[in-house]
Amino acid sequence: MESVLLHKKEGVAVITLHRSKKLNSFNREMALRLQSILQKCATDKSVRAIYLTGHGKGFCAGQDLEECYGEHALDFETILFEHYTPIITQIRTMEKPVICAVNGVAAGAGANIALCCDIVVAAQSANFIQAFSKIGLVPDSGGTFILPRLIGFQKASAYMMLGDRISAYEAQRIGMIYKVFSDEDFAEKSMEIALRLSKMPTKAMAYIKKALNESCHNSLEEQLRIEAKMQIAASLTQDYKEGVKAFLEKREPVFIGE
Ligand code: LHQ
Repeated sequence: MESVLLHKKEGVAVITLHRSKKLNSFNREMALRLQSILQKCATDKSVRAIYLTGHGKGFCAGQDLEECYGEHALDFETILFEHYTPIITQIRTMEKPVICAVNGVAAGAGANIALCCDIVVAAQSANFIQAFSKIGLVPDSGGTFILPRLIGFQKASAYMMLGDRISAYEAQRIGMIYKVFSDEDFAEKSMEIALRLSKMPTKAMAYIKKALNESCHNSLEEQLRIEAKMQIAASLTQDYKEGVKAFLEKREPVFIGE
């Protein structure tokens, strides 16, 4: 059985974490396989949006704890620098939108991989746990970067220190995720967003992502410069020409991602 599955649905690459007996927790093989799939998606021109989800009842329980305990444990440097850091970097720098469809529990690195995606939606029965402190660890996979930016310093600090479970509805209420769908509607509604994203002007998506990434550390002055740079780049795309033409002709635009 493959630990991560990839299939295409129109312009969407569907990536499914697939170690459901272990709640899709990451061992080395799975982390490296996800990296290789993300790399493939980044370079495949026919892929215009990525949909990341989990198989079975959970999204991802973070690190496979059996792999980092005992005589043959993998060392933390390897796990952090070769597994999670590249995955977070790939998702944040991917020049295409990544939607995470959190189908069930997302814990530890699993929660933070979900939260670093561009749009995060969850099934109503899903939940999020900053599980690290419960085993004497510290949030990784970009959690200390993204979570305070999403929900504020105070709540981020409480969730990280206490390791409480955050329901999907609470996550939506506090701005940690975009939307919750009922368990029955979840697969269809979340895929609808991915399909919509794949028909958007893909280069503009990449420029929006870059501008938002930069906004995390820029001054207003620097950010205005980045916006101008991204806007000028967007104005040179075929999709921009099509967008304006379609507006003036009072029809829906057909974006090709160029
Ligand atoms: C698991 C796991 C798991 C192995 C469920 N590993 N088997 C970075 C640097 C280096 C090292 C350490 O890690 C990191 C990053 C991190 O991600 S640290 C945080 C690691 N994750 C956790 O601490 C979460 C551990 N899991 C849980 O607390 C629970 O499983 C949650 C709350 C996620 C879900 O609870 P339940 O829905 O009750 O499911 P379960 O506990 O019954 O799990 C189902 C099976 O999956 C079970 O196996 P079994 O053979 O008994 O059916 C679990 O042992 C296994 N599993 N998480 N991380």
